[in-house]
Amino acid sequence: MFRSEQLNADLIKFMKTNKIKTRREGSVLVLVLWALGLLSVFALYLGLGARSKIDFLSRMETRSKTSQIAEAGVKQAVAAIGNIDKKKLYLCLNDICSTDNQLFSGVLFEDGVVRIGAEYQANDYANGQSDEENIMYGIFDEQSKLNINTAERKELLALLVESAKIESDIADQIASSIIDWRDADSLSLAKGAEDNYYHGLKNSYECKDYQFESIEELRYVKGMDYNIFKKIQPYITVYGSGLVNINTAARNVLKALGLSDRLTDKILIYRCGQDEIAANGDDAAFENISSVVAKLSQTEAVSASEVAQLSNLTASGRMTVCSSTFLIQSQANLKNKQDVCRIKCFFEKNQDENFKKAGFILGWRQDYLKPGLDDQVEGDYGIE
Ligand SMILES: [Ca+2]
Ligand SMILES: [Ca+2]
Repeated sequence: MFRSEQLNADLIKFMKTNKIKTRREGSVLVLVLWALGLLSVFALYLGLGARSKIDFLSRMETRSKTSQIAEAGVKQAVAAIGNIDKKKLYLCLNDICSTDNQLFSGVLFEDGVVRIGAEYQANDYANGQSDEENIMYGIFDEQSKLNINTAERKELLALLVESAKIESDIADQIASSIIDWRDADSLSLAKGAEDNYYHGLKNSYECKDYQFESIEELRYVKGMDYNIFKKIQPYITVYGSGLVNINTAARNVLKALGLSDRLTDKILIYRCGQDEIAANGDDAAFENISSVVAKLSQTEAVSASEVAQLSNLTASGRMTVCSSTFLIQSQANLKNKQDVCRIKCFFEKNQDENFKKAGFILGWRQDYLKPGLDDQVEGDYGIE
């Protein structure tokens, strides 16, 4: 072999060896990059998992603290119920709530604040007021409302027409269906609904044929929808004896009981006192049922027809001047946090002077509200 040929052969051999070496190094580099990539994804996965766990724990801690503050608010309201004079035989709005109640309008705790009260429409309790929502601080009287377990069809119908502004025929269908839902039989009223209707639904169920345990149960009743429910919600209850307190009932409830517009106005005017504002110091109250006509006559003339309306209501045994069943709505949030814990506690006041406890809890509902969206309750079982 010539020298030049030998050189070429050596060069080719050198190049082949180097090419194999480069390929091996390239493969190792790719493997390292893959490993690094996988490790990065794994680290990211672990990081996200840890982050979500930290978020979850932080959320749980916020919920725990806000619920403790909301519960403290309930205890404060229970104490106030215990302080209502047991010897007093009547109860008016001023005894339990007001628009500027210092005790309930924003009680500060170390970590947050609690408010006890709820929205209301000013014209529900006073004449000449707007229907804009305001805040009433304090305790609400469940006996100011219509009990959907005892109310008659015509009362439910009137409340639906007045509050939800729906046509009488539609209101009658809902009112009749409410009666059918709670009565024991399976005989449908003319515009009502029993098993034969509910069995025919896409997602069928039984008619309950038993009393309502919560007002939210109305979601299952034929004809009821979310908008109608929201409108009547402030005026209905499942608690109490079914007697309505004429000192605390809202305009729509008094009208649902069969009182005329004019007579209802007269009752609200009397209750508000000189300043024409409800739930404050100069309010007047009916101390017993038999004195209602005489008291009303102090401010305005009461016609024979109005006397008859009040007599009928008294005779039907639907009216009272006192209350023992209340709603405590306590809403708490932590400082610098918008998450709200809302407790609705239904409370029966003890009437026995010798009994030390203020009373007992009838119902309890606890919700966590999303910031700025009071109606959208997490885990809400409400209508829709
Ligand atoms: Ca039935
Ligand atoms: Ca007043």
